[in-house]
Amino acid sequence: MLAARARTAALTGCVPDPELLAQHSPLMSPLVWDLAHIGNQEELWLLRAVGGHSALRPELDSVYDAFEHPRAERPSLPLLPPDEARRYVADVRGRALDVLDRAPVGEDGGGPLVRAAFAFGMIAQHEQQHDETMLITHQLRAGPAALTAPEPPPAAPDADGLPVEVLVEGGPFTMGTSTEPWALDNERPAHERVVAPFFIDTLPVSNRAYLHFVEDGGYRDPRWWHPEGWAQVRRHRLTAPLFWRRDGGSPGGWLRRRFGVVEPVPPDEPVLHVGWYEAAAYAAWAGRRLPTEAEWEKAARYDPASGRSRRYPWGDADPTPEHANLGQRHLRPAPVGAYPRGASPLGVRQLIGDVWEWTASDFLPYPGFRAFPYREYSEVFFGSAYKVLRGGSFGVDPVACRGTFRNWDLPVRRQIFAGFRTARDPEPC
Ligand code: AVJ
Ligand code: FE
Repeated sequence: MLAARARTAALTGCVPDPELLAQHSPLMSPLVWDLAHIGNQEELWLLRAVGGHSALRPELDSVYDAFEHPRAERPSLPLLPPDEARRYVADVRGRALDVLDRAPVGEDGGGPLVRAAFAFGMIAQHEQQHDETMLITHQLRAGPAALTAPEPPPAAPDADGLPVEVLVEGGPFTMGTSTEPWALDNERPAHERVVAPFFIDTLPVSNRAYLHFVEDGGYRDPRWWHPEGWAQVRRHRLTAPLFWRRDGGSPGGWLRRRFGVVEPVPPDEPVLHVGWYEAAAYAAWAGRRLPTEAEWEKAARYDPASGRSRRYPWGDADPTPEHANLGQRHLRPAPVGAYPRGASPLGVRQLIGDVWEWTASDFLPYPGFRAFPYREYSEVFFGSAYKVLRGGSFGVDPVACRGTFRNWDLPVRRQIFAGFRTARDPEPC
C-alpha cells in the first residue's frame, strides 16, 4: 500500500495542479478523479467493510463510482480539487493503517475479507491498477515530458540465436488458482484444462516484425481483418499502431511519441499500442494466430518436468528486477530477448512484464467462479465484448501481476500498454 501511494504521488505530483483537473482524452478520467477514487475504494473496503466505520464523506461515493459515471463525463462532476483530494486520501490511509493494526489478518482469522489480509491486498492492487491507468493518461497527454525513468536492460547476448517458437505439449494442466492469497475472483478457482499441442513465439512480436506487416500493405488489405476491425481501420484511417507517425527522414521511416518525447520507432522493442483487431490481423497475415488464454497460461506456468503449474514462468519466487520489466521502473518495454532469467522452462521470454499480451479469448468466468467481493470487479464484464490480455506491462506493479492474473479490454482499444505474441497448431503428420 505504501509503494502504491508513492507511485500515485509521483503520477499526480509531476504536473501543475490545474492539469490534474483536465481531461487529456475522452477515454480517460482527469488524474484527480483517479486519485480520489483510489481513496474512496480504500474507504469503502478497508474503513467501512473491514473496520466497520461509517462514511467519512457520503456525498463522494456517487462521484467516484466508476459505474455511475462513464469516463467521458467525469470532468464535469463536482470533483474534489487537488489539495482536498490529497487530504482525503491521506485521511483515509491513516485510518486504514489503524484498521490493519487491529484486524485479525492471519491465515485463519476473521472471514474471507480479512483472511491473509485479502482486502488490503485487493486495495493495494486496485491502487496499482489505477497507477497504470494514470500512466496511460500521461502517455495520452500533450506537451513536454513530465515523467522520466532509466532505460530498461538490453536484449541478452543469446537473443539472436533463440528458436523463434517452442512446442508446448498437449494434455491437461492446472489453470487459475485456489491458493494464491491475493488472487482476484476471476483467477479462481484452480481447474484442469486440456489443450492440444501448440507452438508459441519465444518472444513478443517486435516493431521490426510489425513494420513488415505495415509496409506490406497490411492496413489496406481486408483479407487479414475481422470485419469490425476492418471497419475501425476505415473509419479512423488507421495505418500503424497508435502514437506512430510516418517520417521519411528518420531511420526506419517512422517516429513515435512516448511520454512527451518523439523518437524513431525502435525496431527491437515489442510492438506497443495495438488493439486486438490489429494483433489478430498481423497474426493472420503471418499465417499464424493469437494464442488462446489457456495456451498462454500453459506456456507461462506449466513445468513439463513436474507437471505442475507454477506462479510465474521462472518458478514460484516473487518477481525481481532480474525477472521482468514491471513497476514503472522503466517507461518503455525492454527489447525482445531481454530478461533471460524470467524465461519459462521451455525458454519462452518476457511473458511477464514489458507489454500486455492480447489473447484470442473472450473474458469468461472459470468453472466454479464466484463473484468476490463485488460483482462489478469482474462479473459484469464477462461475455463476448471483451478480450483477455495476459502477462502485465512495464506499467504494472508486481502486486497486480502473476501467471494467473487476467486483464480485459475492448478489441478496439489501443491506448493501453498492449502488444502480443503469436501461436500456431503443429503441422498434421
Ligand atoms: C482490470 C484494468 C480492466 O481499470 O477497468 C480498476 C481494473 N477495476 N478499478 C479497470 C479496475 C476497478 C480494471 N481492469
Ligand atoms: Fe477502480
